[in-house]
Amino acid sequence: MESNKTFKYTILIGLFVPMVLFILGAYNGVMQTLYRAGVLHEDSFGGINYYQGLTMHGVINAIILTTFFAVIFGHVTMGHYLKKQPPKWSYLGSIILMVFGSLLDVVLMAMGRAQALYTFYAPLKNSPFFYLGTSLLIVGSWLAFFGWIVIYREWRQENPDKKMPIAVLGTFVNFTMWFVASLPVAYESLVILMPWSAGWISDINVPLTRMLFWMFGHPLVYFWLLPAYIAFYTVLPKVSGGKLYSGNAARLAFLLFLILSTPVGVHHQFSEPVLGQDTKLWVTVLTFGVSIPSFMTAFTVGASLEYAGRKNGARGLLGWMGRLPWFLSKNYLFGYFICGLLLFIFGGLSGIVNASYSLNQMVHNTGWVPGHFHMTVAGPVLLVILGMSIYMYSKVAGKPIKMLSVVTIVPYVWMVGVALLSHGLMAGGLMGEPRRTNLGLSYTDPSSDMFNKHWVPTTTVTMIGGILMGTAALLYFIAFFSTALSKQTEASEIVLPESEELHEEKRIGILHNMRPWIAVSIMLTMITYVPSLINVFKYSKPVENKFDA
Ligand code: HAS
Ligand code: CU
Repeated sequence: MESNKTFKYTILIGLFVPMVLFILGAYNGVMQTLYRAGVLHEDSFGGINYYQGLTMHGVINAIILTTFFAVIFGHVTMGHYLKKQPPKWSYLGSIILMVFGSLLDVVLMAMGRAQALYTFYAPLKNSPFFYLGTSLLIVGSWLAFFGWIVIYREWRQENPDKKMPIAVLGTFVNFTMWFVASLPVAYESLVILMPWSAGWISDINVPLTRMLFWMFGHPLVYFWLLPAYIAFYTVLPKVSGGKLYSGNAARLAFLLFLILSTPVGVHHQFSEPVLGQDTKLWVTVLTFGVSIPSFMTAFTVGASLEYAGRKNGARGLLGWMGRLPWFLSKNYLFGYFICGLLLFIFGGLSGIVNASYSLNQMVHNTGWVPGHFHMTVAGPVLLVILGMSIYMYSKVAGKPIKMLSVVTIVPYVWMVGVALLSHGLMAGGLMGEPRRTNLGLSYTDPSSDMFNKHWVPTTTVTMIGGILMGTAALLYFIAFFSTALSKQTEASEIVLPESEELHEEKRIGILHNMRPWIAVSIMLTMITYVPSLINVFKYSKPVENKFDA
């Protein structure tokens, strides 16, 4: 495929800009751990207060970086598999809106005008422009998606008999889910929160904004995850020297995400007084259901790794684990993937604890929850983002990777950091350590009335993990920017490592047609959200926020 220069620059900008912002996001993450351990006072550096820093950390890392990556990885996936590039209105419109929206958000957060955390529901209030900025970022990502639909249709006409490549199916599933999920948050942001924060209306229905946010907030986490899954199914088998164990299992896993991702947002609201117990129980069951495609992934990806290990000469039951390309700079991507997968075993299992309605009462709003999500979003999601970003940048820019041995070691350091950080948060959480609270100064100071001796070791372990993660991030930044700012010496190309499938499998019609899956998804979403909405309007109403400054 002959890609034009503007398209390639779009890809490079889409990798470079969020990586620069991620410096700020990662910095604020490390600072959280120092504040919580009581080692530093909040606003020690640059006057960034606890909630401002936490908001920057969440919005930049979990919303901006992830959305940019999903879009750019999508462009490269389409380029590689369909040998086409999206129309100009799509990729150019998309990058302009995304960059503008993100910079607007970052400026507002830096000015202290947006401190309502990345879960931006009422009663916390941001500048109206924050909601605008976030909406532009989201609409920008839609434009890329619409462009892919256009080129996929062309490809389909030219290749009527070919199977839809798994990576393309995964990308379409992800963006369909994302598009549907962003409708409630667009309504929440533009129709409810923006006029309220601009002062045009004074009353706000808090549980309604919370419900609309989580209708988006849960599919959001799978929007982060699915690009990583695409990489595990279609890139990892190749880089570990094997093949994908089953293409049909991979397709089914993606389609199950399509039906089960949207209706489960209520599992973030098990403590929400206005929602009914019947809905909460139903959502527990659905959430166990949405774990199935991940268990399937563990099996399929595990089997692909075992195949690779045996092909590399392994013997015995577990010998394959030793024959994978650990620490091998030629296959540096392997480290990013395997460290992500290992963390995700524990990230996933802790998610199932969260989803169990009664157990949730124990862990909700404690350190356990950030412990859980750092082993998911800072595990497989971020590690795939880091590995694939430097890979794609180097290929598309035609610049060989600098400091390859550092790039190879980063994921292992990061993994140990996340494991310690999450362990500290979860152990503390089980002993009642709250999340989203700047507890350092009062709770870890023996002279304070609020001192709690159990949280001293847990916040300390969390801090050591945070410092290790910060070290890994710093090493990565040095390597990424040295690569990005070096001179081009190779041909520029839009390519991905592509895994073959192990078995010649039958083409199963239902795995190639998204429509029935979308219909089931809408049905399950209605079953969950119609009763939830009725309850919200029955038990809550818009009120004025008396505490508003
Ligand atoms: Fe979660 C809260 C339930 C997955 C992210 N989650 C959060 C929050 C975030 C988040 C950010 O039900 C906090 C939101 C906030 O700020 O309040 N989560 C789940 C469940 C899953 C799950 C059931 N979460 C994720 C993923 C995330 C993410 C993925 C980001 C990417 N989560 C919850 C619940 C809450 C929650 C409640 C609300 C808690 C509360 O009270 O506030 C499942 O999807 C997990 C399924 C995963 C598995 C693991 C499969 C393992 C694999 C690895 C295999 C390894 C191999 C390697 C093959 C079953 C695939 C082998 C190789 C060798 C060499 C051995
Ligand atoms: Cu969730």
